[in-house]
Amino acid sequence: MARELKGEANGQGLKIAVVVSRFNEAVTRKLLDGALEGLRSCKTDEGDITIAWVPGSLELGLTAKTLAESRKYAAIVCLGAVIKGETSHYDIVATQGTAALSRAALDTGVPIAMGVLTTESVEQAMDRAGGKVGNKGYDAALAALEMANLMRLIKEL
Ligand code: INI
Repeated sequence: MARELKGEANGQGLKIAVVVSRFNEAVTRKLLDGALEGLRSCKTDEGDITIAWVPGSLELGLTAKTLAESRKYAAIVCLGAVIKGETSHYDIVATQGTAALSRAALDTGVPIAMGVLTTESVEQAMDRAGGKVGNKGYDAALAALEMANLMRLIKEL
């Protein structure tokens, strides 16, 4: 019989950092509400949650990497909203910002969940920040817990 590994979305005993961007704060605060709801609903202790604010999504990567390197956190949840404007800045922030998160996770071995919206409009972003398409902050929080527990299972093999 094949061995199957699946991390549970259970936050008991896990320290989790949430990094949230102030840019488009009307959206990111809702993502943060969703992420905190997700962590609490999965039994993460309030005292085990650390929230760090950064100016924009481009700053999420370095902050997540620094938190990961501290070895204090089982996983990190990154929240941001990159909304298409009139210039190509959107593409730079969306591409570089999200690539930095993947790199930080691979470089440190600490799961970093990406709750960064990349949308065409504020309306699309709001839909995904607790509106009609759910809350991607909530989803990222659960992904972070699942990955933290999966990494633990793999290390115990
Ligand atoms: N940051 C965002 O989080 N979302 C955006 O839509 C955005 N746009 O479009 O400019 C944005 N820019 C700021 C960027 O993340 C940095 O904070 C800034 O460039 C300073 O390094």
